Amino acid sequence: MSHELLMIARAWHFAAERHSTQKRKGSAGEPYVNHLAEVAELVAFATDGADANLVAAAVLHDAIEDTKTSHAELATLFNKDIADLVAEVTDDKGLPKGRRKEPQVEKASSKSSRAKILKLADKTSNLRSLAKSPPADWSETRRKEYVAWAKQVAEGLRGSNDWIEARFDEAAAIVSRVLNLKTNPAPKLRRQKKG
Ligand SMILES: [Mn+2]
Repeated sequence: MSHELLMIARAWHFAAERHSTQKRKGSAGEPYVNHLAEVAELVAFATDGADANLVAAAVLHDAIEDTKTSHAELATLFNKDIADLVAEVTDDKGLPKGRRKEPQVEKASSKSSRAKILKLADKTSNLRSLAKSPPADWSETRRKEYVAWAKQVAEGLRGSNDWIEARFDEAAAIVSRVLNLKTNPAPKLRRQKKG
């Protein structure tokens, strides 16, 4: 299916151009495209390489939300299925940034099963980033609130793909451990006296 390879190559070039000046929020300031690469790989493995449109949508998943890209443009340059998938994982841009978290929790369970896989991959990548390279200006409280919110969203996204759920759960366990270790160091174990 070489047309699918061509489409995915075009999606990478398009996303790299559109996100070219953006960096991740983490203290390491990774290029934004690293996040797109991680999400696309997760989606490709979750679907055993059988859903090229979903992989392309993963590459493009933040284009409408974070760059000057429209649904119509994606539908024309790629196809309507890809554009619809990206739109399905895009927050309502009519809402101010601070009001976009609650709707994600409310709407998660009504997403299509393919959008659920993509959103879980996105949340997995975000939690991995928070563990590896947290934003320097996020307090411990804000980091913990983010993890709690991501877990809430993920509850509504379950039931479509066991593999991606397991990756999300791993990432959530790791970031929770990292955050808890920093604020509540494990008490030192006392050596038990013999006898
Ligand atoms: Mn994303």
